[in-house]
Amino acid sequence: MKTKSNYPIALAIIIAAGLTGCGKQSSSTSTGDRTANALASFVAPGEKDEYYLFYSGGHSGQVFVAGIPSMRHITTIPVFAPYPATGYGFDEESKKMMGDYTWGDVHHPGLSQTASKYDGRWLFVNDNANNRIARIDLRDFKTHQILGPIPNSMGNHGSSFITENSEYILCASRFSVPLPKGRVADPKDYAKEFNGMLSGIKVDPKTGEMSVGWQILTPPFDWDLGSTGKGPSSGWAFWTSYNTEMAHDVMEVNSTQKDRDFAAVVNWRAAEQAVAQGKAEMMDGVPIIDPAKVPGILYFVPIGKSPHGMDTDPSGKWVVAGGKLQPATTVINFEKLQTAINNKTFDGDVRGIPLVKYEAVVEGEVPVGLGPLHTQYDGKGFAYTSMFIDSNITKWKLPPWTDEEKKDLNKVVLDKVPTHFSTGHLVVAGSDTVQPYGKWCVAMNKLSAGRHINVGPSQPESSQLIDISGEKMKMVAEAYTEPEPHFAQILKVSEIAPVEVYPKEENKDPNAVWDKAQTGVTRSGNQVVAKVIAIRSRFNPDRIDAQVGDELTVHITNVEQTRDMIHGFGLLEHNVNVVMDPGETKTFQVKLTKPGVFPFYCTNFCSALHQEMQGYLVVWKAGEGPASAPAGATAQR
Ligand code: RUQ
Ligand code: CUA
Repeated sequence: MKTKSNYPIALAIIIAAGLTGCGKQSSSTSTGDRTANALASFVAPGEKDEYYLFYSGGHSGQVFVAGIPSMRHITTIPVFAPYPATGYGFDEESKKMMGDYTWGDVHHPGLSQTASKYDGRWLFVNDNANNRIARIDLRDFKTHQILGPIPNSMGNHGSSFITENSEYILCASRFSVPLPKGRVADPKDYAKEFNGMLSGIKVDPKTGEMSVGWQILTPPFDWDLGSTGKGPSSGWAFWTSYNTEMAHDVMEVNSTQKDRDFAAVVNWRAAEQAVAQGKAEMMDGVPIIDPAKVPGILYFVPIGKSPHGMDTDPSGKWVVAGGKLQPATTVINFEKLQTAINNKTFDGDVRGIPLVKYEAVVEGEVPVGLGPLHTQYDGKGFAYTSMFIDSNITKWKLPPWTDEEKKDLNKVVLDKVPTHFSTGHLVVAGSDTVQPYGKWCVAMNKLSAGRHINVGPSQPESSQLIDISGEKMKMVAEAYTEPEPHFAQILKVSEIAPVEVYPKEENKDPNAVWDKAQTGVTRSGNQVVAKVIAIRSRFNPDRIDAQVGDELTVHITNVEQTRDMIHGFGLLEHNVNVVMDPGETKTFQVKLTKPGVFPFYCTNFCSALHQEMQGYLVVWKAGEGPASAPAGATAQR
């Protein structure tokens, strides 16, 4: 962002006035400092942000896009839920993608990578609720594929973790169930009858098309968060788990009995190879590896009680696990881990899976405070951990540590900035790449606790922007969103160039029409097909005749080739609203069940005569009206 010299003074006055009026200040920073810090997030009217913030919309089923540093919400990308604003979930193609579901629970967006750097092609997001993964294309910021429900997998929470060259999206099941899905067993027999699963979702390197590659069967632990390796840990992936107690009820008590749960350490390249060598067995159409029978694929490492995030640093050497019920993060040294695996430094096994000796792989437990969840990195040797219970972001120094620091790891804890409140995820720009941008960190807080204007009991989530470029962290801005951001990704705006218009020559829809002569309404039996053009400020044709009992299919092409010239097609009393971007063709189908004259109109304000952009669907009684013309006849006007 370029800072504009004229605006900061006015803004400073506004902010200072606002702050003195608000009374309670929970930050330790003085009003003057807060005002100065806030200027760092100011993007003047007409200026643009430097970064995209893609944050998951949780159970809204959407992805929100904001700008950094302004934190302004710029757009919403609907993924698993219908969104009338863009017509998503109303046209046939997006309806088909969404399948039987009208919601999803988006948790962890993952940008596609090449050589462990963002390549600006796709954004993958997982659906915790219905076991799916979706691909958003960054060329047009739209959802292009939803894969799932993934077989043999229940609760796709521990994803979307992208491998170094986007070969796979790795996923872990949150819930265990009897497998294959559809088999029923008594939850009392949980330990014996239930299983968890790790999945490798293959990504076509050219198109991004996803397919289920292979799966690894696991004991019925609840897999939690994870990350993929890079550099020395290339080809590996890591997840934490909870409920290694294998409890099935009163989970709050029964799943928190042991002092340590297990992290899964997975050699995904070995898994891929084992499948190629025929070492997998098929279940529900997917090759499944039983790691107790195929060694070298899965290992367990004990980790402090009920851990959560497990994040690999940019060098690929350090893997840090948070411990929800521990006052420390655990730093695992990947090189030591590899040595321990090679030398078989194990503490026996768990159901045939080697349990790596904790002391052999842990570099240290850093006393970051209470409730550490997730850790991010700036690429300069510092780690930032979100503290759910303490409500802050804690900055600390990654190894290598001096002897003095090793003796007292309190010495590597460098700074804390209060957050408001109960931070879940945090994201540092580019943290999961080999070359983080650093500079910005966004804390995604679970509770906003009324720091905003009162909107009743349904409180928004809050996100806070923290400047991490200096020695001390600075809180610079606060923003609110609908429920509910979990993880996010930050991408430099200059790294992508999305289209603003779909070029006509790229429209391969066989039902696209580009001039008036190609438009019209045809009938075959009770199938009525309308091909319609939308252009400022008219639908052509602007009348469609049909009868009760007809199946009406409407293909509408927005023939505009101008930026921002978007048209919608809202049909009254038929629950239809499709929206066509410039150069796009959309199709909807509706069964006509009631006679009458139903107006349709353009729902997206497009021009001075937008209001006039309307027409009629005339639904005659069965056997009546001009639409009773013989099959193939054209009722074009
Ligand atoms: S989880 S607050 Cu769904 Cu990402 Cu950690
Ligand atoms: Cu077209 Cu409004």
